[in-house]
Amino acid sequence: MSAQLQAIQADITTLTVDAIVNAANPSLLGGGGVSGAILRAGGAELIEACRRLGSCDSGDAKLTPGYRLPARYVVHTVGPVWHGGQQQEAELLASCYRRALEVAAKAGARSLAFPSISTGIFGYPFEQAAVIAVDTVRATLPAFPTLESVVFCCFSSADLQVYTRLLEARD
Ligand code: AR6
Repeated sequence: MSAQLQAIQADITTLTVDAIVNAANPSLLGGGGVSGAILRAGGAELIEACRRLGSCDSGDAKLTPGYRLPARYVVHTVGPVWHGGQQQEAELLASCYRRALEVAAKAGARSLAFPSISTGIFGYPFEQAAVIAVDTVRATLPAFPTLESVVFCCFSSADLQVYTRLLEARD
């Protein structure tokens, strides 16, 4: 059976799923955007676990427990900074989604929620990033049959409309 893919509008820190993805920076200790919200909600132990991980390369992903979050795990990934599209941004963004799925599946997660990686502070054009997110998750999921549900967690209703359209168009 193939995994269920859906888009919702929510604050990702409130989701009761096995794992949520954090759009972090290479130090894993960034303070803004979705990453600031996740670190605040996870509490001091999550921040300490990130500190212990050290750092993370762009396109890679690393796992911690969720601590005070409702999610059991956090998969920390580092998206590319948008420089206009000629600096491997698309490849690095796709790699974030692939690696996050791999790390979550390896931890035994059955449900996973993604924010829209790189589309805030890192400046990746939203629609282009959403196409990569949907296409990459679709293409990669068959390799991880234990993942039953993947949620694209959108922060605004405009963002949700983009994902909803892409998911419908590519069904
Ligand atoms: N739940 C879901 N989505 C959210 C939330 C939330 N609570 N808050 C923001 N978003 P960003 P980036 C959306 O800037 O572009 C951090 O400081 C937001 O609307 O959080 O990958 C890191 O440490 C946008 O669509 O991440 C890095 O330094 C998306 O999440 C840097 O920002 C990503 O926006 C990473 O930048």
